[in-house]
Amino acid sequence: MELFSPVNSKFNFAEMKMEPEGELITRNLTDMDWMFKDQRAVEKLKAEDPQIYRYYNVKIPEEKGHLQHCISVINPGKIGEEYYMTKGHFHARKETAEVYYTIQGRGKLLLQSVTDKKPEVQVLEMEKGSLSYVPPCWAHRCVNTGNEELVFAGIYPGDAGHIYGEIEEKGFARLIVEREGRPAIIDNLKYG
Ligand code: PAN
Ligand code: ZN
Repeated sequence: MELFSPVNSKFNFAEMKMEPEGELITRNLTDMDWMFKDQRAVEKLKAEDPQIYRYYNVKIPEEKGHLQHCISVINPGKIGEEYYMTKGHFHARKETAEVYYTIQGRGKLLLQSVTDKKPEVQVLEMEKGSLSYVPPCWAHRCVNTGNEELVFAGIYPGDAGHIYGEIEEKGFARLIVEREGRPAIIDNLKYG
């Protein structure tokens, strides 16, 4: 393995961005509009095309032994009754895990098992200070249920890789929506 130099990154809370920026990936509504339940609400917001989330990847070799790490920022907001969320994915190397550390805000981490059996769904709370473990073989999506940006760090093996296609097509079996002013976990009737 080639010697890689140690590197520091810092999240600037005054400007809500990472420094140095690294690789910045932004997801606006039109990058994921089909993933929201309420397509009428999507149509109304499409022209405005709000940013849903962004993440700052520190550039690390995609090799075994390294640790990829990034800071994600999910903006507060809803499409219809569904909160802003990440697309969600599972790792190409399914046996790789991930740790999330919540730095600011409040949300839910939606996890769905990726096995041959019927998927199991679990939800972990994300709040300032939460250290959440995504074990191997669980697809993961973060949802901002609060009224400020949800900011969290993700740390995972260098060679984990990402698979989006299946979730883009099928979604998760549950959705996180606002009901009577509070987050509720409901079945995704379109799942599958
Ligand atoms: C995270 C995610 C990040 C953005 O770093 O990549 O929060 O979510 P999506 O990748 O689902 O768009 C992670 O889980 N990396 O493996
Ligand atoms: Zn991941």
